[in-house]
Amino acid sequence: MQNILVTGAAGDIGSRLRRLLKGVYSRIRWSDIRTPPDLGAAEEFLPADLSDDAQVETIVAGMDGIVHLGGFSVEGPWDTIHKANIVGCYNVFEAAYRAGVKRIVFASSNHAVGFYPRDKKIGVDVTVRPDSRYGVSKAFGEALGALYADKHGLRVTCIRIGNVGDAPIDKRRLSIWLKPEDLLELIRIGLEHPDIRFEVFYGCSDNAAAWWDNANALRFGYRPQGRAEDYRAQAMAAQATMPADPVGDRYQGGSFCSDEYDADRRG
Ligand code: 15L
Repeated sequence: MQNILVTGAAGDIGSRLRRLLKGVYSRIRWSDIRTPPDLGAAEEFLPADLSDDAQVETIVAGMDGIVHLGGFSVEGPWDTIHKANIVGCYNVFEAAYRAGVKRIVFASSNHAVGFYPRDKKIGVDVTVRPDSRYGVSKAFGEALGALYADKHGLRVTCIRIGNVGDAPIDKRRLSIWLKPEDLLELIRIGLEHPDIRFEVFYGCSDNAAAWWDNANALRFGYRPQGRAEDYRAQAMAAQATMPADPVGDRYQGGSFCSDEYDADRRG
């Protein structure tokens, strides 16, 4: 893997990866609909609106591998999610297939399975239980990944990312925190491991309070360095300032579950 395209370069994770991926691959092409404000002179950047298939074709040309972070990264109106995460994701996989790209790492999300209760530990083989239109779009991306792997032979890794940050910021994040360097390791497994065909990993660090069984990632050599428990006191102090959320606190997806929630009213 030498020529790597990373979409979503201007987002929070994209900006962190621009620092962490420096020097890891011989050529990295960064893309986003917005130009990152701190773009370095030596960085290759091509802007693209992922919902435009011709623009996607241009950014994918000549690449061996893709890290697809691009799209809308939280809940939003259907038109927004549809354009950025459904059409955009389809365009990336289809252009990759046509251009002969070998591997895709897809930034899925915990919100594809957000409606599992917090007292249930889940593996990667559970039925998806999205907690939002955004979560549905991530489940769609995983399904698309399976299709292009099984039917067309791409090597696809979907990472159900928890919460990337310098430290876990509340009680929920003690379970789902992902240290940026650990995300880098998961991405590298997806781009480099010889046995990848279609795999789903949980994007979490070595968190004692994890809700996810990440045996599949460990099987591929993932050795997370981050330990959420090291930050428990500060995360719980932050939690103490937050209002209770009876629905969100019950489910793994948190406020993505309580947002627009009215299931109880229907009996
Ligand atoms: C996500 O998928 C979002 O992209 C991120 O902004 C956080 O909300 C994260 O999930 C989370 O669940 O904390």
